Amino acid sequence: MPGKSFSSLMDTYERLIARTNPVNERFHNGIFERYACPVLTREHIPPFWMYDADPAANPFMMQRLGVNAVFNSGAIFLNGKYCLVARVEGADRKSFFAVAESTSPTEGFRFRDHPIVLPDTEPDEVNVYDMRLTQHEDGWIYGIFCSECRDQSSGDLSAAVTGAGIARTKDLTAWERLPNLRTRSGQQRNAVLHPRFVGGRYAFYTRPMDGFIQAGSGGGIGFGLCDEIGNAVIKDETIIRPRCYHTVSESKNGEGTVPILTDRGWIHIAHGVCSTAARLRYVLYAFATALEDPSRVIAQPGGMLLGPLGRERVGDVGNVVFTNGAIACGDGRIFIYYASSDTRLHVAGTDVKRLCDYVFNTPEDPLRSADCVRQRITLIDGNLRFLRSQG
Ligand code: M1P
Repeated sequence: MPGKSFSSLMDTYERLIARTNPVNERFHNGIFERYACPVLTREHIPPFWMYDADPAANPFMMQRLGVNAVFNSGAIFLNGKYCLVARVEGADRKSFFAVAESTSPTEGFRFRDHPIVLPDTEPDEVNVYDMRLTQHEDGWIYGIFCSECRDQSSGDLSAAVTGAGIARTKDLTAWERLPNLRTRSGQQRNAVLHPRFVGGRYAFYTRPMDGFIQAGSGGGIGFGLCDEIGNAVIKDETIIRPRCYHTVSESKNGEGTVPILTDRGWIHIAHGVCSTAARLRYVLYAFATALEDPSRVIAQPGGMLLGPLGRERVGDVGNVVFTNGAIACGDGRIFIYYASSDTRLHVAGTDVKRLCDYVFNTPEDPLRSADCVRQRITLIDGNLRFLRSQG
């Protein structure tokens, strides 16, 4: 049976890019809107990245280099465009980075013609993923990402050692690679560079772990300073958001987006992981740190900000939402790019006023069922009094 023509594949792809993306009207929580369609999927990969377009060489129009998933993306607004640096996972399971951009924050994302070519300076590095993009006040755009090697000390072929890779750019096309971040922890994932100098030094949020998958006795979101970015060494790492029993982040947590600057503090959107009988569940949660000290937590609303919903629960790694990118626009709008189940990328829209209201006015998790019931009864009783007073 003859394959499709390459031009018909291009037509389908162009129709997908041109698709509009309305707000999902069935969802409401007052905090953010969900948009109906994912902003990036593997169908957004240009056909010329996967097929040999020449029918003489490829008579069945087969994919020669398939793509499995497009998900966890860094995000910035640059030169009039919303830019995402997505994690693209090839059919061979290796991830790489690629820039997709649009003049709209919620639709029309198109990959540049080529994926990012990161300087290949770490000979043992096998896989790279989850880039956070920081527009730093030193003038560079930094990409901090997970740099993964095989754990040579283990016979287990899924055992890995992860560190924080550092690269920088001005245009998301030409990248300079710097040495990986060094900390006292053997495992480091979900590192995020703060956009400002703190006491004249570069400030990182980190996530030390005992093992590749398990936080062990470690974990929690850490904070540390380093003198130089070209030789980034954190000697003192302080845990600012520890894990906590029977919360959304009992098993693991990690800084997600670059902190968002507001009048009231830096707002952080992180991920929290808890164990269920089925497997790990990943959700997003938020907290705030002080403007003058971005390591001091000043607000921590209880529970999740955003959890997997409906079809978002299904994918390569089910029951997962994860973010490593948000864009705060000059007019106060905020777009949070989050992936579901390690398969596709979505967007949620909110604004500074709503996010501050959520972060500073949502009660903290009282950590015990009995206290949670008391907390809810206080809300109910207040509402019943209010509603009765309204007649
Ligand atoms: O599979 C879910 C996520 O698992 C990892 O997150 P964490 O480091 O907290 O375990 C990451 O590898 C992430 O890419 C992935 O989405």
